[in-house]
Amino acid sequence: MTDIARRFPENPLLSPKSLVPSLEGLKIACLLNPGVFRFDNKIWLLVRVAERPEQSEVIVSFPILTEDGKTEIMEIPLDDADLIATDARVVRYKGVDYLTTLSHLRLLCSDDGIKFHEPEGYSYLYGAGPLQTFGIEDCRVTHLEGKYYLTFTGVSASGVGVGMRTTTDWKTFESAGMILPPHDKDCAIFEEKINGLFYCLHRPSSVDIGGNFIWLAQSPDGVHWGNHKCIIKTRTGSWDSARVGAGAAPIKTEKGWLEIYHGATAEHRYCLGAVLLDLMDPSIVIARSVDPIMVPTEAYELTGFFGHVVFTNGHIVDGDTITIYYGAADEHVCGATFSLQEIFKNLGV
Ligand code: MAN
Repeated sequence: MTDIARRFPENPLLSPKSLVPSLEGLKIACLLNPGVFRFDNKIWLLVRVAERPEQSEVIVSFPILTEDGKTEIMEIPLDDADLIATDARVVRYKGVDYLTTLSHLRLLCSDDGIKFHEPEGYSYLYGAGPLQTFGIEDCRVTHLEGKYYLTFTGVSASGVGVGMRTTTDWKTFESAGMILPPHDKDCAIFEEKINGLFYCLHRPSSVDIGGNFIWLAQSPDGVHWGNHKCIIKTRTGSWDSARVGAGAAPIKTEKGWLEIYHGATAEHRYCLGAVLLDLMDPSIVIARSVDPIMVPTEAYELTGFFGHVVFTNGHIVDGDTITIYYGAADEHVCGATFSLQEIFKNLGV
């Protein structure tokens, strides 16, 4: 199947080897899923850096953070009967789930949107406290009324939830702690208030009844969320049959709020699609992609740390052109552009 994404010929733009590990003894396994924003006349990525020790043939080892921020390495013999290691991303040991890598976030910037470098004077963002001991991931960056809102996945043995920090200068951050409790992720705050309220998309998961659906919520302050509504569900037999989740902040267009979202099958193939939400009441879904707008097709999307994945949580918009930055096979950062008009055509609007 073809898609309507125009991939950068320079892809992958960034790979694990592009950066140095945060700590001796660790290796960057994946560089993926950047939040994207403009600041100081440059294009910035807040990229997820997933690390672990070099793996041996007999032991699985991965870092975790202590509650006061120290890195510890867990080591489990691969032949231990209490170990279940069938997914590259998670292991289960003695009934507890762990991630195989520990993620932090790093700032990169660029003048042309293609070549990125780590600027001096900016710190890495690490998980902090008891709810982020397995790291922080997949940050969305929303610029609203002069402030940047960072919403990311915070992972610990207590579960997977949405953490938030805010900044105006990218050097000092204020933490709002966990704003949406487990199981919840993929939180993207709208870049404008509607009728004086903040809005966000998020993806709680319901294990018994329900599923992995996209929800909409409102807030008076961006921290306390309520009036949750389930607006986008998975579709049986479709490319988004098992999981759907929001990408970056919705894009305001004359036809509605345009959201690029990811959809996955039970076999973990991740594609991208679009939805259009009503401008005044975003709980109203005007249109939704029947066919995906982007499908893993390139070698760097099909094979890697976790193959058959295109996943985005960051973009910049310039007229008709949406440039997305995306994680390919959970291992590299790539870029692609879409024409807004072509997305509208895909949506039938
Ligand atoms: C899933 C995947 C991983 C991620 C965990 C925790 O397993 O999205 O990449 O690390 O969830 O968020």
